[in-house]
Amino acid sequence: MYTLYSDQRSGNSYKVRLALARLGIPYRLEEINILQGESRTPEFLTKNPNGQVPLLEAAPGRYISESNAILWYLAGGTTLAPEDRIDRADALQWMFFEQHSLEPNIGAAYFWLCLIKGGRELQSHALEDWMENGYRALGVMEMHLASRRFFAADRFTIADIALYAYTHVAHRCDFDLTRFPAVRAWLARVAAEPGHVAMDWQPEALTAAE
Ligand SMILES: N[C@@H](CCC(=O)N[C@@H](CS)C(=O)NCC(=O)O)C(=O)O
Repeated sequence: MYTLYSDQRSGNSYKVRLALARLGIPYRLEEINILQGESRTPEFLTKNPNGQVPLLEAAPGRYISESNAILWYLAGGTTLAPEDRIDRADALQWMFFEQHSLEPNIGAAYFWLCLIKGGRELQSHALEDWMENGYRALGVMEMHLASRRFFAADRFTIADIALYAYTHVAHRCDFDLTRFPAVRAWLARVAAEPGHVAMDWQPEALTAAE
């Protein structure tokens, strides 16, 4: 059985929990409190020298880090991971966009405004950039979704899972989504997908069944 090292509040970890739930894959969840430095202990660093979650133990002693790499691993061979070359490149394009343009802005704003007490004051110098660049990313998504239901391959894929994680909490960290009707409609479509779980959901039944 897989072991997922995850922090419940982390959007990157949520992507993996979402994919596992959608695919109906049982797993053991190890909660790592990143705010208490649990991803930086010597023991954790032997598993992921980069000191971050999510981290999947895919086989005994075989660890995969980077949320989007984990998504590709888990979804391989399913409809969530497009195999057609151009569809696959589209999915990858949006997943790189997510890591480069969305997560560093909306993810950072979410972390500091929602999870860290006093974070707004501590990061006041960075907030303006995160907002500007986050809105820019939302604008790109809005344009794409104006004429499409999902990001790649004309269907729900891991590109949607990757982009959903931080977009669905953007309103909690000051982003006004009323300006992005196509993004809001897409958020609702993703939430209505079979097997969808919320960010605070934990696989209690699965872990209890071990
Ligand atoms: N690019 C990585 C980013 C992972 C990441 O930023 N993880 C954060 C939580 S969302 C973390 O573990 N932070 C704790 C730390 O860096 O010590 C991914 O997509 O998985």
